[in-house]
Order: sequence, then C-alpha cells, then structure tokens
Amino acid sequence: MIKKVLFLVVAIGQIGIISAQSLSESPKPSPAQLAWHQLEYYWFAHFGPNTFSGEEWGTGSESASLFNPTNLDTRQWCRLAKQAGAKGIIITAKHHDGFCLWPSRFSTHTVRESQWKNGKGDVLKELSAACKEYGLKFGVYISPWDRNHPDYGTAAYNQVFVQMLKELFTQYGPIWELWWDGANGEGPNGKKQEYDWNLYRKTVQQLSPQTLIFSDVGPHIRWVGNERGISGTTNWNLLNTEGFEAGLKGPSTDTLRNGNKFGKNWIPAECDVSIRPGWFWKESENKKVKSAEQLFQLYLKSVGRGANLLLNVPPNATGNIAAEDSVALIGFKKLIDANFKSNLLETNGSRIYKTKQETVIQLEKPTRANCISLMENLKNGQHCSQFTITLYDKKNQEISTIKGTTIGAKRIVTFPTLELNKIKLTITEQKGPVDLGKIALYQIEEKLIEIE
Ligand code: FUL
Repeated sequence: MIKKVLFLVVAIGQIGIISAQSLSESPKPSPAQLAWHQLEYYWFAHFGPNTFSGEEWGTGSESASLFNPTNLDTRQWCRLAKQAGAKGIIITAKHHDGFCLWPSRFSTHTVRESQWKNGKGDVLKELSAACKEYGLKFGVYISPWDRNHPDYGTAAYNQVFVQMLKELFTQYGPIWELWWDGANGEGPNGKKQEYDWNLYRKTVQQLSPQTLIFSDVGPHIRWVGNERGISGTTNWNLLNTEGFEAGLKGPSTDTLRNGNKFGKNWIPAECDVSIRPGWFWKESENKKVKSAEQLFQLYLKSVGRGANLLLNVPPNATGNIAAEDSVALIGFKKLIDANFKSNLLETNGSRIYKTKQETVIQLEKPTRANCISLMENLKNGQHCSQFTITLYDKKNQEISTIKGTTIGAKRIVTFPTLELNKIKLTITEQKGPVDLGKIALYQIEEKLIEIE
C-alpha cells in the first residue's frame, strides 16, 4: 500500500550550546570498541569450586576434588545463550580461590588436580570451541587476587600471573574480552599483592592487540561502579584515568557510573549483574532467579542508557544452566522481541524533518506509544549532553516534555502511554556535532515501563 503523502512541518533550528572540548580532541572509539558497543548484551559464567561448595569466595584451601561436574555441557550454555539473544560468554577462568579451569602449568590447583574427567578435562578448551561453533564471542575473567597460590604476596607472583595470561592467550584465543577484577585481598600467607598492572596489560596487548580489556580504568571498557546492572542516565563513554588504577585506587563509583564529560579516553561502561542473588550457582537460590520482567528492567537501565549488559548466568553443579534460569532468559528474549518488534515510526508512517538541533517527526495518524529509542552514531565521538523530547497530541498541543542528558550508543526513554501526533527532539547542549542514528517509537507493555 502506498502511504499517504504527509503534510509539512517546519522545524526551526535553535542554536545548541557547544561546550569547550575542541572536536579534534574529542575521543573516539577504536573499531574494536565500536563493534563492542553494537553487541549490547552478553553473559558472564561464574563456575568453579564455589559451584560445589555454595561459597561466593572460596578460601583457596578447598580440595581440587570438589570440582566435579557430572555432565558438563558447554554447548548447552551456548545453545541457550544464542536462543536468549546473548552475543558472547565471559567465563571465570580463575576466581579468587585460585582454582584454574584450565590445566595451568603455573598452579597446582587446577582441573588437572580434580577428578573431573580423571584430571584430563579443560573447561576453557570446551567453552572456547563451543563459542566458535555457535558464533558467540569468547571472553575470560581472571582474578589477580589468588587465595591459593604460594607466591601470592611476593614479586614472583606477578610473573606467575603473566605466565597464566600467556597460557590463556596462546592456547584459547581469540579472546574477545578480558575481565580484570580489581579485588586485592590476602593470599595463603596473609600477604597482599602489589599488582603490576602495566606488565599485565603489556603482556596481553602484545599477544592479542584486538582483545578488549575491562577494569575499573579500562583501558578499553570500564566497570559501571555497581554490581546491580545499572548505568547512570548520564553516561559518557569517556573517562580520565590519570592517577588511578584498577581496584581500590580506581575512580569513585559515581564517576564510573556517569563517566567524565571531558574525559580524555574512550572507555565505555559495562554493567555486570547476576541473574541470581549470588555470582555462583546455589541450589538454595533456584527460586530467586530474576524474572524475565526484571531482566527487561535491567536492559532498560543498562543498554537503554548506552552501556552494555554483562548478565551472569552461572552453570550448576552438573555443568549445565538450570531450568529456572533458562525459563527467565528465554522469557526475557521474548519480551525484547515482542516489545521492540515494530518501530511505530515505520509501521504507522511518519515524516522526519531535521535541522541542526531539531528533529520533528510528524506521524501519519494519532499513535499510542510509551517508549522512544534514540542513538548517536559514535564513530566520531559522543557529543549530545542535553536533549528535550516534546510530545504533541492531535490538536498540536504539547502534552509532555522529557528531558535527558547523554544519548550515546542507545538511549531508551519510557513514559506512561499517550496518544501522539508529533514528536520533537531538540538537542539543547552539545559538545560537537551530534550524529543522530535511528529514532524509534514503541508501545511496550505498560508493566515494562522503566521504574527509576
Ligand atoms: C567481584 C568478585 O569479588 C565477585 O565474586 C564477582 O566475581 C564479581 C563479578 O566481581 O569483584
């Protein structure tokens, strides 16, 4: 059917306030970071001796024989991840207890010392192969804090950690994201370690320049400052790192949540959160798995605020993702698909008129809606620092005004359902030219509207 020709709306441009960071200084994402922004959502898999002991932080003195999944099936994880719309899996290669999910030559606390597959098993090998098979990204978490290693707390340990990184990057690559936990507690001898972050970083960058490194200070991806999966509504992909380090010497959690408007480095936020109360699977938490609706809320508060969502889905003691988690994850995917299926601007017909600072969207007919999604093409940097969305009814009366700050990779705003005839988006403050991407209008289920 040919769409009716729509009438004209004249958009009068306002001059947005351009603030002081010259365009040439404006940090830009690397191609690998740009591709990372597009992934939006992927999984964390916390798995290790804690899965069997019910602990969150193993002491490192657990017997390796504790680790004994009866039917480990990393293909099941990947099948489900794929079905659930996740784009990759980051596994805890080594958590604070020091247990290595691969047979490291630099530790005596590994899968090799366990009874699983008579000590011949290798979880990383199985998962990296399964990720390849299913077209998922493969990432590793490795904790520098090690409560088992006898060298921890001495200079020798930094070399041990480097050797472990070398094993990971030479045997299991390509590794897309490396997750550095800044936790720094005591080792078996009661000592804390002086981490040599520069050495660790150089080692990885030499072996695998494409890997994206996550920590409190990047260099490529930053922690969002909380473990609840929530980014700031103001979320700059920029961060100043001078004088900071991963862990306790990191920037404040507020800074991590919002980024720095005039930050010198492109270090976007990633929101890590567990689908269960704990990071590791526990039978006692089977009834406490977040619902599909709760996961949708987290999506709005992470991806909907321009960050990525790293959702922890911990495999159980059989080595599989439990039914409770699977149901919630498939339900979550269904909610995303159903609610963001039709962009009403396309299906209802609309005309978009753009000036420098204003975009006016005239709808073909009054349309009920409660959600608008904006995005900024980030190739040349992130520039919008304030925007206003004005909503009009069929009499051309203003019925609501929504104010926001940053847009970034994606900004989803929700509001109680209204019948709209026209939408005006004004960029009221910007650091440079705002390269607006697709604008979408949705009518999502009322119960899914973001609760602040
Ligand atoms: C924290 C750890 O202490 C938790 O156990 C978990 O791994 C979380 C993702 O990072 O620092």
